Amino acid sequence: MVVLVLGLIGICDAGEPAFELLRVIEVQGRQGVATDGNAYFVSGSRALYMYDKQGQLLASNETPFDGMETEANHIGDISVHDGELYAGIEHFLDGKAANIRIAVFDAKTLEYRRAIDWNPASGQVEVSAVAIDSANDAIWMTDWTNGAYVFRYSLSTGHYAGKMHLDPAPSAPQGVAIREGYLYITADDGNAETDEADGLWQVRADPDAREGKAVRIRAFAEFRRAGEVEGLDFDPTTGEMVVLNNRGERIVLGMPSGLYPGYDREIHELYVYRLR
Ligand SMILES: [Ca+2]
Ligand SMILES: [Ca+2]
Repeated sequence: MVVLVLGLIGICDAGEPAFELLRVIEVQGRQGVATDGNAYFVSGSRALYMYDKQGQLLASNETPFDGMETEANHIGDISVHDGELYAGIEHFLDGKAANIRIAVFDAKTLEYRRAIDWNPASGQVEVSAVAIDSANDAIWMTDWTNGAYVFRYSLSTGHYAGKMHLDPAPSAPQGVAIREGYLYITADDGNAETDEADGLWQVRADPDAREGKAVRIRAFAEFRRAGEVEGLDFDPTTGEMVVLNNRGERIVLGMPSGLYPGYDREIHELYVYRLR
C-alpha cells in the first residue's frame, strides 16, 4: 500500500495526470474548444458555437469576421477568459497565412469586439491555437506549420513578449491550453491513413524560459477513428479535459480530400476526460 501511494505521488511529481474518458459529444465546429465551466465554446473554421455541457446548442455566430479591419477566413483553437473568447484568426490563401491576430469575442453573444495583432518579427507564420494564461499575464500561440516554438503575448498590453523553443518539437500542433502551470498541446502527429493515434504533449508554461522540455504524455488511442485532433481545454469547475477530434474526412496536407469508407460526412466530437 505504501509503495502504491508513493508510486502515485511519483506520477504527480512528474506532472503527468492519468485520463479517464467520460463521454463523447458531437458538435458542429472542426477547429477548437474552450470552456469557462458553464458552457462549451466550439470554433469552426468560419463560425463560433456555444453549447451547454450536455451538447445542446445555445448560440452561434456564422459571420464571425464581420467588423474586422483586415480580411480573415480561418479560426483555430480558442480560449475563454473573463467573459471573453480569444481566437487565433488569419487569412489563409495559396498555402500561406496572412493577417494573423488574436480576435476577441463577447462570450455571451459571440460577437466580435477587438483584435490583438501579431508581430511578424516573432517568426510565427500561422496561428493554430491560443491559450490564456492569466497567472503569467500571457497569451500563448502555436503555429501549425512549425511546432518548434510557442509564442507569447502579454495579456494586459497585447504586446509580443517572446517565444519558447520546444525540445523535441511536436509536429502539427492544433490546440493549446493551460493547466496547473503547464501548457498542454494537441498535435496532429498520427497518420490517419495508417490508423495512428494523435498525441497530447506537455511543457512547463514558463515565461522566462527560452527553451522547454516537451513530453508526449499520451496517444488518443480511444478516439472512435484516428483522424485529426484539434483544440482542447480544461474545465475550471470540474477539472475535466475536453478535446475536439475530427474523423471521416481524408485530410492530405491540410486539405479535405474525400471521405473514408463508411462515412457520408466528417464528424466532429468533443471527448471529455476526468483527470487523476
Ligand atoms: Ca486546427
Ligand atoms: Ca492525425
